[in-house]
Amino acid sequence: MSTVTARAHPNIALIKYWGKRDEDLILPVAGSLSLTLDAFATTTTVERVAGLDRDRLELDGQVRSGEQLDRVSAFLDLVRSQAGTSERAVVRSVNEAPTGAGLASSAAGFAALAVAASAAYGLDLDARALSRLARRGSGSAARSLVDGVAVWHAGTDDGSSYAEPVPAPPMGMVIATVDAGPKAVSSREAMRRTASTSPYFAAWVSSTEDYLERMVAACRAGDFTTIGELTEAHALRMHALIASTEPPIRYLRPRSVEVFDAVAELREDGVGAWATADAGPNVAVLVQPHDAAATAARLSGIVGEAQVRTVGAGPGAHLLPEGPAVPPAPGTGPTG
Ligand code: 2P0
Repeated sequence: MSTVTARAHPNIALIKYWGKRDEDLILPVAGSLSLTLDAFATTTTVERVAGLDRDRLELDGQVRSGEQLDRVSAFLDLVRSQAGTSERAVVRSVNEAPTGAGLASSAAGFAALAVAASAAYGLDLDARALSRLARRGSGSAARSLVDGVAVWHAGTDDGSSYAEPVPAPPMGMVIATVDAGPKAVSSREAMRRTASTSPYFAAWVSSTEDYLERMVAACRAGDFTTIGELTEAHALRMHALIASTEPPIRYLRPRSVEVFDAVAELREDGVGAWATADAGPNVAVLVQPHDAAATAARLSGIVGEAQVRTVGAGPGAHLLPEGPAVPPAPGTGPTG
């Protein structure tokens, strides 16, 4: 089939990925573990078009060029080399994250693109091969192939670095948007700076391996308290590591710290809530479903109700049945 549509959701790591051992293959220095969400989906249509001299990218109804197009084209080249063709494509992608909420995700973007492009180019990839392919677009995308909780094995080469499911108790997240602006330093660049300048980097790698092992065991055992404790501690270790770079980087804002403090207070009141944050100021609070409402109410008091979203565990990236595809950008034909 030459036109294929896929859908994927972002994931939030409970054990974080921060640092690469191979920039080209996107092999991480350590494994990580995440929860795929049931919100903020990306839907992507890939249409092969004979005779195009370059790929075309439309994101949220706008034609994109430059770095965004180059990154998508380089990814399609990987697919084309496996498929043995040089035929170009039109990629149309829409993101359901509220504009400017800081929740658009390269993980969902490349997971959807991996599924749609591999099908459009006739590759028959199993779950592991799809996760490995998505990883080449963005490391965290390897995990968005998986339903619910995913462990991404660091691996030692392209074949051994992929994500797969881990059984886990029911859980969700209450997300507080603290600041919707773009981040000052991209996570890709910040990871590089961390590996090359932080004196704590080796300790980060060994402690992440240790935490990951304990986290996988806690998930399998259904031990939500340990899952929560490891989640918050590992996030704070990552932010401490990032703050130790030269020059330093700090993603958390005063309001983010306020949310972490409020979550600690919730725990004192008997609510099972633990906070985490990625390469930005927004805070995601891990809860079991019965504690979501109390947590959302507390966070609304800090960032405002409109900035709080409660989400659950969601599906891994998947093909959509033939039918509605992402429509062309206004004023453009399929081949522009
Ligand atoms: C994570 N992050 O585990 C960590 C925590 C951000 C903080 O994965 O360079 O966009 O494309 O492989 O996947 C963000 O990194 O980086 C990320 P690349 P990616 O979710």
